[in-house]
Amino acid sequence: MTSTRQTELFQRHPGNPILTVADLPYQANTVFNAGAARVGDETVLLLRVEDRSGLSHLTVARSADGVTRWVVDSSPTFIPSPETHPEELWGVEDPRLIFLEERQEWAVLYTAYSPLGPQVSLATTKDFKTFQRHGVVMPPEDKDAALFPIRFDGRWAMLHRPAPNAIGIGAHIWLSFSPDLKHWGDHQIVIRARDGAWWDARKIGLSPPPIPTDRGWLVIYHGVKASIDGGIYRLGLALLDRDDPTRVLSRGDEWVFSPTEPYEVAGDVNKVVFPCGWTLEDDQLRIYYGGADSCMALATASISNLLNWLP
Ligand code: BMA
Repeated sequence: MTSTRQTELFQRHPGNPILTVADLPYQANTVFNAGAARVGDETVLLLRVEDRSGLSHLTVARSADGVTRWVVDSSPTFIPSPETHPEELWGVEDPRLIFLEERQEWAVLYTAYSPLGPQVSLATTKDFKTFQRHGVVMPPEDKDAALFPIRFDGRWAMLHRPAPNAIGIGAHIWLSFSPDLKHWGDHQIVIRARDGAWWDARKIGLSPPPIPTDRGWLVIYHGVKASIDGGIYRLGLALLDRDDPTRVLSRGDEWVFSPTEPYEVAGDVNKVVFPCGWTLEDDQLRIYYGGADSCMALATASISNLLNWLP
């Protein structure tokens, strides 16, 4: 036990939850786990909306200040297309957005869910109105994927979380490379789940896309502590080398954000904080996270405080 009591690194927005299913112009069950982007002078959330059949689609919400007055598309923006993409039969979930400077478009990595299990699919968009599907990029079981915005030695890189269905292996964060965003290889584990009583034992996954800082790529990941009462989804930090993201420069031992508020503790899935997106203004990071698989909430942190906290 190395920690001394300190102020929390993340501050919750007092208006939380900032967006709920009541803000949708159509009926659904829940909104949560949105991807986030700053597009022009608006914050765009690509919301995961679970409808009342239990399946998820994605819907765009826009706000000038990223907190209030969300304008939500009047009907689902990105709906599963099982006729052309059978891997989406049970819905599309948990999008992560990254702007690819070189291509001048946004990449959306999302979970395509079907009887074969969750897998990672890629779409691209220039305007969050029309999307081009590029199909499955990682076979099942795999999820929690995001691209880096740049190439490394000519290759794109993707963090993702395969989950081999075998006792004892655990679910870890992997890194893979591609020359063209379609063919992926050179797969390697970059951050391992710990074991035993740890908060991030046996199952971890990337949360929002990696965050560029002057000290390297800041990774916010979730760890799941299993208990007889279900899992607790908490967040931890790691730092990857700026030029070689296979190198882990630092990783914190303790979690930095944990479900404590009523909208995080109780919902369709209790005790979950699950960010899929961030926006950044100078040193101020905003993470947009799903609370208890039921609503959208916002927390802020100073990037330099997060970096200084890391060992
Ligand atoms: C994970 C993902 C998330 C979800 C979380 C808690 O496996 O599927 O979409 O928020 O479980 O239910």
